[in-house]
Amino acid sequence: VRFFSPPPSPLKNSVLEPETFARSPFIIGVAGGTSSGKTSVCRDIVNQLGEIVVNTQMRRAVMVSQDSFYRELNTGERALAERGQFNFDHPDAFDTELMKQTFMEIVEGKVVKIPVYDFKTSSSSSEVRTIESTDVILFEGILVLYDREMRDLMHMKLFVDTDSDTRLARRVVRDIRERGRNLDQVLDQYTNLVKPAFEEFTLPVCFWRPHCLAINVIVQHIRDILMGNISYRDPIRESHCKYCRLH
Ligand code: UZR
Ligand code: MG
Repeated sequence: VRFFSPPPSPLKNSVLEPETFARSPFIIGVAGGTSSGKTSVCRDIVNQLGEIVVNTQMRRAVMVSQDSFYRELNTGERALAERGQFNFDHPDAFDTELMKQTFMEIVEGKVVKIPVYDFKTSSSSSEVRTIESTDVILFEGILVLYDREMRDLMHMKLFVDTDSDTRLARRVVRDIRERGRNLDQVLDQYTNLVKPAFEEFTLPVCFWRPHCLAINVIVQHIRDILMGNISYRDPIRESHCKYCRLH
């Protein structure tokens, strides 16, 4: 997992009233290629954070997926999607305005409703999920760090750096088992759409000042921030990482 020291969000210090600031969660963006293990990294962090108690109150962390912000497709796009030719890995596949709007409201401490995406139909299901006040939000997805304004409102940015052969192997198994595809479709889509978009839009964010970190160091860092021991501007040290190929 690579970690980026974020520029502190200007929102944090200037625009918000003190009482809003108190309810504004610590926002962590978790990016990485398809099947890199973003969800597992988030789950590990949420589980380890689950033990934090500050002022006798349990601290809460919730996970939000960028899948929730896939936009509705028009008829032509839907036909392409059915043939596996719609580019779901491109930034334009997402409703970035809705995503930004939702996160601005989260930063303001508001309760928000987010769509629940259905991979079988490639559209939002009728369900919505309500995100109530929480201490930490982990926002995961292939392109969560793509948009500059989204990056600016995050307090920590992680990149799950898994070899592409490992990712492809996992993706083949997942798409066939869980998303009803066949091998030809999966490989075709991977070669023509998933891989080029990863290289163009997802990977470049990984080249700013990365450090390799273990989940426990990340969790300790968040814990220190929540407990008020350190500021989110303080630097973070490197340590062994079970997810990272560099160690
Ligand atoms: P992760 N995706 C679908 O397969 N179907 C959809 O309706 C929407 C998205 C895929 C998308 C992308 N690509 O590679 C992947 N395609 O979900 C991202 N094709 O999800 O980060 O969990 O791998
Ligand atoms: Mg996913």
